Amino acid sequence: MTTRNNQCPVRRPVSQDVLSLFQGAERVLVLTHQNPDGDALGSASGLALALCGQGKTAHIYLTGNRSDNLLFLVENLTVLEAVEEPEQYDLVALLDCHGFDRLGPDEGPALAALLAGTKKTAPLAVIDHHLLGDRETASSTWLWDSSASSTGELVTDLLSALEWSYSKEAADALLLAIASDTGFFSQTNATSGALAAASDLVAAGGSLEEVDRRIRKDWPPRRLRLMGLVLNSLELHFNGRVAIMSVTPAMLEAAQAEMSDTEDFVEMGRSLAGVDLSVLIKDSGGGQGAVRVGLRSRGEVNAQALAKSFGGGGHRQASAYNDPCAADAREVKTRLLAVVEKYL
Ligand SMILES: [Mn+2]
Repeated sequence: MTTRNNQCPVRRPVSQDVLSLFQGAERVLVLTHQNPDGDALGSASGLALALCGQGKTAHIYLTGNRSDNLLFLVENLTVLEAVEEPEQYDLVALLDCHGFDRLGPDEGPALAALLAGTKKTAPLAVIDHHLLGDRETASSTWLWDSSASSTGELVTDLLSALEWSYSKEAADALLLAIASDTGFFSQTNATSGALAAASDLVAAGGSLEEVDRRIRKDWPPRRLRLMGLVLNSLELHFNGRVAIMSVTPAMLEAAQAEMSDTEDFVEMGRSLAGVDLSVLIKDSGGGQGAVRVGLRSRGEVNAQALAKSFGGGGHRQASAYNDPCAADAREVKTRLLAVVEKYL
């Protein structure tokens, strides 16, 4: 992101290669990572709606779990149960990740093989802001910037560079994407670029009030029941700098809730004065390697480095991992507490 007069943010440039792909495509398959979060589903929805607005066809294919409160994002779009006749697509867009493996250990490679096995393989456009692991096929075209707050910001920049107008519905989806990945514009990644994109989206009819309601104020009672139980599990360590909460199968049962009801619970720990690292351990009873750990940090604490030490990833202030050597919440906590001080 460059600036004019140190004030007016100039939109991120998008390469002609990327623009040409989207200008030329008529039938686009939109993919994102497994268990899509707000940025994944919001950016996929925003892009698909904008494509439809141009008279093109866009199909979305999702893998893993979908959060009930985000499903409104795709209710007016075609969401495929399975990818069929892959030769019908003249472009595949991969959003908020840059490898098919992120669509799931089995489903991702199977889909990659299906798409590559057609007579005329569609080009792949990758739109992502995650730090690079192994690059996807050499034939892919990239709109990638790890300094972008979100994939929603990148898609907004793409639409701006394409000079495509888009609906309020698309603007809301993209606003939701950016809001999701920036802690509702409160983290260090809420940059002038993120706000410039959000400004465009509000100008196009997007509503932060509606996005706030959708992702933070539209929950079923079971979420609050579960929140009470999870708050009761709060422990503070290292002079109050590390907050740890756990979700266990017993809590889910008692609250008649699901793991998807824990969205953003990790923020409760980060809201405490003095906490630099908030940890939410999500154990749904899957056993060894299946316990998910969400991390949120403040200031200089690098949650990404901690997640990486357990094989996970994400961003500096928001990341996650599964500890392959721990079988339940208690083991995850013990192993985390053994190393966490190094990252404080
Ligand atoms: Mn993202």
